[in-house]
Amino acid sequence: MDTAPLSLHVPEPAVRPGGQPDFSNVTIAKAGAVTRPAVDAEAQDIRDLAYSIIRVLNREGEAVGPWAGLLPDQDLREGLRHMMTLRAFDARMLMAQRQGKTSFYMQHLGEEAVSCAFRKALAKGDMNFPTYRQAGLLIADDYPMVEMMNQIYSNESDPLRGRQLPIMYSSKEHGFFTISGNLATQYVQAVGWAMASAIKNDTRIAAAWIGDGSTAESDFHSALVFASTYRAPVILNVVNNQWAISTFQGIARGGSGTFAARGLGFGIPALRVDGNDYLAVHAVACWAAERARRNLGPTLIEYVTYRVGAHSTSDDPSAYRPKAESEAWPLGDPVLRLKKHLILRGLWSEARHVQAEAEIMDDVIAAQRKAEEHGTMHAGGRPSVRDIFEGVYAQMPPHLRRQRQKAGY
Ligand SMILES: Cc1ncc(C[n+]2csc(CCOP(=O)(O)OP(=O)(O)O)c2C)c(N)n1
Ligand SMILES: [Mg+2]
Repeated sequence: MDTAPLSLHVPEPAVRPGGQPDFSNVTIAKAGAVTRPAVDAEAQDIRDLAYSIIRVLNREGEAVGPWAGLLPDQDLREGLRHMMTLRAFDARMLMAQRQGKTSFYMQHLGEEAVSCAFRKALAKGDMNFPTYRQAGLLIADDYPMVEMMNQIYSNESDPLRGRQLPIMYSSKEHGFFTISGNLATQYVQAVGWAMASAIKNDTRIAAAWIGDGSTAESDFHSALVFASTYRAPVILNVVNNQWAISTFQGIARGGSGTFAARGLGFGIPALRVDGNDYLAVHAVACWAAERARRNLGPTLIEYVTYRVGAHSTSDDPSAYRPKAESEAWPLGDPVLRLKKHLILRGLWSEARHVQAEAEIMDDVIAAQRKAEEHGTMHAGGRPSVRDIFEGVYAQMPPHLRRQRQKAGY
């Protein structure tokens, strides 16, 4: 038989630097168009929800459809403030990295709604297993910014004593499990934590976090098997921001079906939501949290969003995607969309927005000043070398004690 030589298919993004940004492949449902099923719906009865996009805020800024109307005015204003705070925090910490005050930083630009709105769907005692792109979980839970900055600066007041990469926060009290740099481990850990909660007949639920790129890790798939088999009380979040450093979501096979649809193969109800729509994110997260709390098992949620900034301070996206791509992103900016909604409702104004921006920036700068009194990467106080040895073993093994003594601590 005469056959042509074999070759591999290597997916390529639609456009590269210098090209015209093109998101014509992203099919956007009309706001309000997607149904809201009962929380005890079976995965096979709501398959459509894994292929559409649940949206509440329309182009005019109105909140429409069956997922609208869950949040009182005060909470909406607070949500806007949280997103604006995260954005201001990012801007200052990015600058601090450029000034050499920390070695590393990662921004949330364009993705603020995902973590800020999600946090409001959880209760005290629930546990998130976040990646580095969900600091909004802490901001929206009023974790002190000074503590976050102390961690970023690895200074003498760093709650983690310099043992973690900057931005890899940890706060048990705020339901924020220590960030692991090893992506997708969050999934197995969250499912395990949720299973333990159920085994102990507790009422607390867990949330797992992963990016589009990291779904290619086998931990993602193993976690889905356990979550599905044992109906663990867990929310399985996939943040599809289109990029994983320089590889586009197609390399994690994003072009085949959707990331949400991966849940269906495991019998897990799966929903796809507009990640730049604060109201939609919150409503879908509440739906999934209620399922988990009522012992109905896991839900997989894909947040469709766009990473507007660089992957991290070590990355330059102009090498692999068109500069103006974020402006062409069809789901807009989460801060501007909620702001528009609040103005339309008479709950906000352009003048108040400008004033709030200034006030928030003042708060962030005040927190930064306070943190810098405790030191930055190259100046002021830092944790003791002794701390390297602490906090791992209840009883320090002899070889570590010897090393500590050798180091003079
Ligand atoms: C297991 C593992 N492999 C590789 C890396 C290196 N790495 C850090 S971030 C990143 C990209 C992750 O992309 P994605 O999952 O889409 O998350 P995003 O940064 O877009 O939020 C990679 C490959 C890692 N941290 N962990
Ligand atoms: Mg990504």
